[in-house]
Amino acid sequence: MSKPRILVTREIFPEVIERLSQHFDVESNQDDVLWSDAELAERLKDKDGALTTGTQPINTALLAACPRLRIVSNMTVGYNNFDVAAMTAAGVQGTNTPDVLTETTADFGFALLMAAARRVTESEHYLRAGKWTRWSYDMFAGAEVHGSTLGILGMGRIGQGIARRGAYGFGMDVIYHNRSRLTPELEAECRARYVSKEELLAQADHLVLVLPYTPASHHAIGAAELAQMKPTATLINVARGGIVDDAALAQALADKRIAAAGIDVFEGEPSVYPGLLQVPNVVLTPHIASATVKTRLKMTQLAADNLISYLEGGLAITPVNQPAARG
Ligand code: 8YV
Repeated sequence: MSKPRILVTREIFPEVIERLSQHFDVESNQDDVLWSDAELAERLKDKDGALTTGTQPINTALLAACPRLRIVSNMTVGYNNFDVAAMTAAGVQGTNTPDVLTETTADFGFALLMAAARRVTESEHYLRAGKWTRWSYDMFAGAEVHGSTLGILGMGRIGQGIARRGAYGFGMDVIYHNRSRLTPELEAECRARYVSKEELLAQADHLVLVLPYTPASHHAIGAAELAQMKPTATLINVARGGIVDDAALAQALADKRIAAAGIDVFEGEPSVYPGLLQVPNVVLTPHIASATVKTRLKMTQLAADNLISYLEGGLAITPVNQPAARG
């Protein structure tokens, strides 16, 4: 019997390609060429499965062009590239990589929070430019982190990791807003208090966004929301571009309507809204919150395990939908 055929859409760890090759006929993009949607459809049309990095849309048009396709395995926790309803109707299993990146991403959320609040990159640029000639009492004076109020919008696993870091590590008063409240046990464990979105915006000294990107969360933080924040506040986004209106954020930072921001994800990335590149009070990173060697390997391995488990045994390990049988 011939092996199932899979497509790996981007360069990944060679050892995972090696492992996949023991189970499947693998076509992989180890040269890391950026494929258009049409080229992806062409390569995927005779495949049973795909391992993807969450950037290319898996939609009705692609599914129609790929009649053999049974599973798309994202090596990401977010799966806003999936049209889940279309995949379910077409009988295609979607999977993601939750849990393995939770603590690493929460670490990075905190790294951005610290860097933005304490003006780390801004002051480093100043030093590197040779501008540091003497001490001054208010040079790069930033916002306090310990003992301040940490606001979290989106209280899933990563949000809870950020809450624990703030409460236990920095003695912060943690407030959060989410579609649904945590159980009292989880709230107690995270030392987090549920508030309305309005209270969250008004009270947070540092506001961290960790919610999934959906039509409902598009521009959840725009000009109106930024206007409700404290002028001394910091905004951190390690969730998805599109949750923040980047143009409104750039304007708010330029006008000092909020003090600083730390942004890892952008609407239309890898393009970055030019206004954000102009303002000094924002720390910008290229979508690397989960990027440690150990975690990226775990994500890739889980994505591979999902393909193996589903195509060989019919069961996904971390499914995001329950597809109808593929007709
Ligand atoms: C990924 C992420 O590295 O898991 C996610 O949802 O955003 C990151 O961890 C990134 O999406 C890869 O494309």
